[in-house]
Formats: sequence, C-alpha cells, structure tokens
Amino acid sequence: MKIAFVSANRETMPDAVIPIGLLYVMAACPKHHETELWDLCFEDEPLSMLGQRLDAWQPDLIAVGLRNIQNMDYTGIDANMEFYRAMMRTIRKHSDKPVLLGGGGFSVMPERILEDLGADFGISGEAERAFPQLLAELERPEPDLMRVESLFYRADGNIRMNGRMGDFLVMDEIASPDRSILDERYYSEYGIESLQTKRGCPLKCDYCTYPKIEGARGRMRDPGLVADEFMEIAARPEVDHVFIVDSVFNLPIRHAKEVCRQLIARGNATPWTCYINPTAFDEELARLMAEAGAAGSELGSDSGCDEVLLSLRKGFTVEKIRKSGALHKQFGLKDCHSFILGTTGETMDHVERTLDFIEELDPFAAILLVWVDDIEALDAGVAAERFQLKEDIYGRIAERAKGHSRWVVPTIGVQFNERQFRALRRAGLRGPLWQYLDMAPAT
Ligand code: B12
Ligand code: SF4
Repeated sequence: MKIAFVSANRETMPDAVIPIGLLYVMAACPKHHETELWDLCFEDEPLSMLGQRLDAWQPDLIAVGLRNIQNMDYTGIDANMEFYRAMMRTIRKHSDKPVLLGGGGFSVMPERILEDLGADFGISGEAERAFPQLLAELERPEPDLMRVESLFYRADGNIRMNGRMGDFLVMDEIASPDRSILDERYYSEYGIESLQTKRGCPLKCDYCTYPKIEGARGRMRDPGLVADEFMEIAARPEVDHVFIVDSVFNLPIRHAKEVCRQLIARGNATPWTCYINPTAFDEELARLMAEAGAAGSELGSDSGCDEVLLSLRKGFTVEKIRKSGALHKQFGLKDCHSFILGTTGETMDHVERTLDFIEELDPFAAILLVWVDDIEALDAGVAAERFQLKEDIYGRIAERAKGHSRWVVPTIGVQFNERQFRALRRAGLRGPLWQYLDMAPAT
C-alpha cells in the first residue's frame, strides 16, 4: 500500500515542534508499504501542496496526525478545527481513498472529531500496535475492523469504537522515530529536538486529558537507551536544546534520577528542559538535573490556593510549589510555572490569591492562562457561556502583570507576540524562549 502520513500541525508558537508522534507511527509501519511524510507546518500554501501531492502520488491511505485542537494562545480556539475541515475537503476532492486520524489532539475527543471531520477511521492514543493491525485488515479482501484495537470507524451509519486489546506498549520494544526525514527548519530555526523517556501518568488531576492519550500506568524506557538517544540527537549541529516530551519527567522520581545519572556518565552538555510535578521534586533530583545539563523545567503549578489545588486533585500543596521553586534557584535551574485561573468553582478571590502567590514565589517565569475546556473548540454555546468570566479574569491579570517582565500571558499578548518571537529567533536565540525572559523589557 502507498501511505501518505500528513502532519497537519501548523502551530509555530512558541516553537515549531517536530511531529514525533507521527514519526513513531511511521516507524511501526511494516516495511513492505511505501510511505511518505507530508508536513504542512512550514508550507505557505498547505492545501495546494496537499492537493498536488495527492494527485501526483495517489496514496491508498491518508493517515493524518492531529496534534492540537486548541491554539497556543487560546484565542480563536476553533481556528484549528476550521483548518482541519478545509484540509479534509481538499483530501476528499483529490482522493477517494480512506482517511485515518490520530494524534494527541484527536485523542482528547476522538468520536466528536471523527464525526466533525467526516473521516473514515481514527485511532485514539498510542498507535504503534493498532496502526499495523488496521493495515493488515485493509489488505484482506474482507477486512474485519473489530480486530483493530482503539479504532473508531463507521458502521451502519454509526461511529463504533473498539477497546484496547492487551496491555499498553512496552517502550523498549518500539521502533525509534526516523528524524532524518524532517524539514530542516525545525532545527535551523528553532534548534529544538524532542525525546520521550516514558509514557503514562499515574496522577488523576481533575481536568487532565493526558492519561487518555498515554494511559495512566507509567511505562519507562531503559534510562541508558534514553541517554544514548539523547546524545545521538543532540550531536546534530543545529540542535541546541532537547525537550523531554513526557507528561511528567519526575514521576517516578527514581527513573528521572537514573536518566540524569546516565546523561552525566556520558558527559552531556546540551541544555534540556522537561515537565516537572512539584509532588516529587527533591534536592537530589535538582542536583542531578543540574549536573546532567538541564537548563530548567516547566512546572504545572496551576494555583496559589490549596483549596483549588485540592479540588483540581493535583496531589500537592502550595508549600510543595514553594519548595520546588527554591530548589530550582539553589541549583541554578530556571523554573517556569504555569498557572491556570478560573477553573470550575474558582472565585475572583482565588484568582487574586494566586496572583499574590506568584508575586511571592518570584519564579524565573510564570505563564498565566484562564481555563479553556477542549469542548469549547467544538461547542460555541459552551464557549459563549464562559466568555465573560474569562474576560474579567484576563482584565485582572493584565492589571497585575504590569511591571512583571517575566510573567507571560499568551492570550492577551503579554510577553507573547509573534513578531517579537520572530525577532528573537532572528537574533539567534534557540530553544524555548521563556529561558530568555530576563533579557526582555516589561510589556
Ligand atoms: C510535550 C508537549 C508539549 C511541548 C512540546 C515540546 C516539543 N519539543 O515537542 C510544548 C510545551 C512546546 C507544547 C506546546 C503546545 N501544546 Co502540547 N503537549 C505536549 C505533550 C505533553 C506531549 C506531546 C508529545 O510529544 N508526546 C509524545 C508522542 C510520541 O506522542 P503523541 O504525539 O501523542 O503520538 C502518539 C499518539 O497520539 C498517536 N499518533 C500520533 N500521531 C498520529 C497520527 C496517526 C495517523 C495515528 C493513527 C496516530 C498518531 O501515536 C503516537 C505514538 O504512540 C502533550 C500531552 C500528552 N501527554 O500527550 C501535549 C499536547 C499535545 N499539547 C497540546 C497543546 C494544546 C499544545 C499547545 C497548543 C499549547 C497549549 N495551548 O497547551 C502548544 C502547541 C505547540 C506546537 N507548536 O504545536 C494538547 C493538544 C490537544 C488539544 N487540547 O488541543 C496536548 C494533548 C495537551 C492537552 N492540553 O491536552 N506541548
Ligand atoms: S500530573 Fe500532569 S499529566 Fe499527570 S494527571 Fe496531573 S496534569 Fe495530567
């Protein structure tokens, strides 16, 4: 079969990110199939490019990776869906072959997105086993789609879904992504590589969709193999930074420490960052991360009020955030905390207290967002209901952000605008831009 893998993600804010998930699926594709990667990220005319390629190559299956539903700055949150709808129209105009959807964005609302986009199939969550199963069925004269795990498909006018069959994948048995086929601009313009050390998160934070994508059980890769891959990808001359894409790097903490030890043993000098959860961040991990070359971390701190953290089921208190912040400072690691205000049940008093807390914490960087439910991208009614509350909270944040040059509020453009980011990239800054906020004037 000829299979076109389409990476539909065009988001370049704050950075363009390599389609590592799609590369993993491609690596799992049996070798007798012909494959091509069509990446829409940097295309000026993505839909004409897609139409031309479909006409010229005529694939038998179009496998589309949908990484994001929301936008980076949460404005115009239906913009991605609008683009995906136009993309589907283009595909249907130029091909009558089946379309398969997958990826993190698809997996947060698989049924609704399959319905909305009118695709034939979708695979929710990790697809390295399900995708070859689907191909095997499509090659048979009479495919039995019930044999494909995690598959969403159409039958008798309805959307059907198959459950997972068997355990989640064993990480060390998965084929490595082939990054050599990627557009050079991911590296020459952004300088960032991506690496996964494990899948799954055992916590159950109230709003979180990550376990839907990766599962709740942590599945670790061998730390030595992780460090080998790190050194290999970091050796590419344009790579200045590695981002560890795990939902949470430090859960379990012993695995994170072992990855650091392996990087130290290999003398790593390439800076890296990851997501850290304050629940399990101690002095030893901070020291090991610093020795292993980490530049800092992104922490999902979420709120400065214990009762909000409790209702979000975050599993930590404000005190843990303080301790994590202090350890970052002690070991020279930059801490970038994200805070989500206006979650269900939150009052303006909670909002004020969180803003007070951020001032007191004084992190290297703070990213402030007002809660957006994924469903708002598909349901205009829900989006309209929440509109006024969000406006009020952003009004308060805008007031309080004045004079804080390391507070970033993407939705209202505080320390976050495309022109400024392009200028910083042209000036040669590589890796996540929040690392350079100490060089920026207050906006
Ligand atoms: C790491 C990460 C980041 C990092 C990325 C750094 C980097 N260098 O890559 C940073 C912080 C920059 C980031 C930014 C953003 N992110 Co982010 N990010 C993640 C995270 C934690 C992991 C993504 C990842 O790389 N996973 C590893 C790969 C291997 O897994 P995967 O992509 O899911 O692929 C597997 C499956 O999905 C499937 N699959 C993938 N593609 C395909 C294609 C086909 C055809 C099939 C069948 C299957 C398939 O198989 C793959 C292998 O098992 C996810 C949450 C999560 N736990 O998944 C959010 C996530 C992808 N991000 C999300 C979003 C929204 C964003 C932002 C728009 C910011 C924001 N508003 O939150 C920006 C956009 C950036 C951009 N340019 O696109 C959402 C997307 C869904 C949604 N709600 O819209 C997620 C799911 C988190 C969430 N909020 O629910 N992100
Ligand atoms: S710790 Fe992070 S990934 Fe895990 S459930 Fe909570 S928000 Fe989600």
